[in-house]
Amino acid sequence: MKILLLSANTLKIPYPVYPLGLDYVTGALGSRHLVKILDMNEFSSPGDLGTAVRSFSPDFTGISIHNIDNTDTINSRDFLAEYKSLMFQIRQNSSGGVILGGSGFTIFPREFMQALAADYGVVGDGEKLPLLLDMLERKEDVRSIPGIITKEDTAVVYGQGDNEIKRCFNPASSYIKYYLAKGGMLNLQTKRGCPYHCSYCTYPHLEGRKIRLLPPERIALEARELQDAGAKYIFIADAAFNADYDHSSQVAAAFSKAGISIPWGGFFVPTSAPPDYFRILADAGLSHVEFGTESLSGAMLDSLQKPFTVTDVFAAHEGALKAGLYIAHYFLFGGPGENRQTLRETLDNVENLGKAVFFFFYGIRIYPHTVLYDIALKEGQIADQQNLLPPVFYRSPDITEREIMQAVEKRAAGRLNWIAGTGESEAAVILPKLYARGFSGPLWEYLL
Ligand code: B12
Ligand code: SF4
Repeated sequence: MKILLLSANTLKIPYPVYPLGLDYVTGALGSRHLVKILDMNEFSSPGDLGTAVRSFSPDFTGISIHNIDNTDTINSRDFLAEYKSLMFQIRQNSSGGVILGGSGFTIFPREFMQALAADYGVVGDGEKLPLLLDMLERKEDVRSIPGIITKEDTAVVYGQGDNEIKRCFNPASSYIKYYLAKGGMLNLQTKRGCPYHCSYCTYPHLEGRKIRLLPPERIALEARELQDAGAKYIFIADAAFNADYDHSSQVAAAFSKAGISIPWGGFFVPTSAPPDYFRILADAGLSHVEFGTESLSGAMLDSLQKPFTVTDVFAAHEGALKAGLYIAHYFLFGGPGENRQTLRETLDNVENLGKAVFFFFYGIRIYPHTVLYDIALKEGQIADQQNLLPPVFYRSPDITEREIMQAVEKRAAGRLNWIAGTGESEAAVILPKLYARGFSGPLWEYLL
């Protein structure tokens, strides 16, 4: 069959993100189908997409829905209208079926199926797509496959399956050039899954709670391919790179052995690390550590069910600082139990963290399949069966968003490394200019 895969993500904040998921879907499809990938970042108008779809004439078009919204309470934007216009172009120019997939889709499969009137959806791992296509070819009932949703379905049977995870990276594809020119960042995954239980987080639902490790040598070869293709920086797209200390250390060793000379970074959880962990990673090229810290109040860390204490955060920070790494901490204010005291405690502790960039967010996006969802429902902040595709944020009953914003802004006192929200409007002006001048990587270190 002819399969068109389309990356719908055109968000350029904090920078354009290479559509990694589609490399895995292509890897899973192998050579049994004729596969073409299109990336919406390459099209100047939806009309151009229509022409490309018509000329390929696919049997099925798979759309990757990565983002739902920008998850920013200050300047909230969702992308449903954009996706609807994409869908319109595809339907106008192809009589083939449409299959949805991707992380954004996996959070709200029924809502997206309905809003976009798609034919099928693949929830979770896209490696299930070949099985779906096989069964469609044989005209079998596809609803027996866990994680497949049809337009008639009202419930989803979740399940990751145990499909082989194999990436197909094509250095000759036209869309790679786009990412190389705009920051030079490519990405890879070293494992899937997160074993922790943070109350608001979708990642364990998206990737599973059981960690599925990929072989370090294979990942290092992949990193080498990205480097040889011209990448200037590699982002490790794991839920938390250090969720397995042994494996992440082995990946770093494999990077050194494979001659990875470009910098790399990823998300880390500030749990207690083995001695020298960050130095070993830094020696292998790790340059940027992004900690999902969320709070520096013990009570709030408990409330958010974070797997670390305030002391652990300081220890992880010191380890990374001593290793000479650039550090960012992300904070999420306004969760259950947040009040003036917990806010003050966090801000006081941030002052003592030392050299780092701090991103502060207010209000926590409520997603299904999370503990926060249950709390919000119980407190009446959301209604049963409410459609949460249009973003809804949890707000602590004990402190207003305005109070939080004012306290953070007062404390920031104009310091450039204290950033409220995504810094979207500033980033949208500054980053493209820096990338055009040849700067690469995430660049938040320039705020230090
Ligand atoms: C890493 C990451 C980032 C990194 C990306 C860095 C990089 N260079 O790669 C950074 C920090 C930059 C980032 C930024 C943002 N992110 Co982010 N990010 C992630 C994360 C953790 C992993 C994404 C990833 O690459 N996974 C690995 C790949 C292989 O998986 P995948 O893309 O999901 O693809 C698999 C399946 O989904 C499926 N699939 C994918 N496409 C298709 C298509 C078809 C047809 C099929 C059948 C299957 C299929 O198959 C693939 C293989 O199994 C996810 C959460 C998560 N655990 O998934 C959030 C996530 C995608 N991010 C999210 C958000 C909101 C954002 C931001 C908007 C935040 C902000 N305000 O700045 C920005 C947007 C950036 C942009 N320009 O798009 C949300 C999206 C949901 C939402 N509310 O919109 C997520 C889901 C996290 C969450 N809150 O739940 N992010
Ligand atoms: S450690 Fe990070 S990815 Fe894992 S559940 Fe907590 S917030 Fe989510």
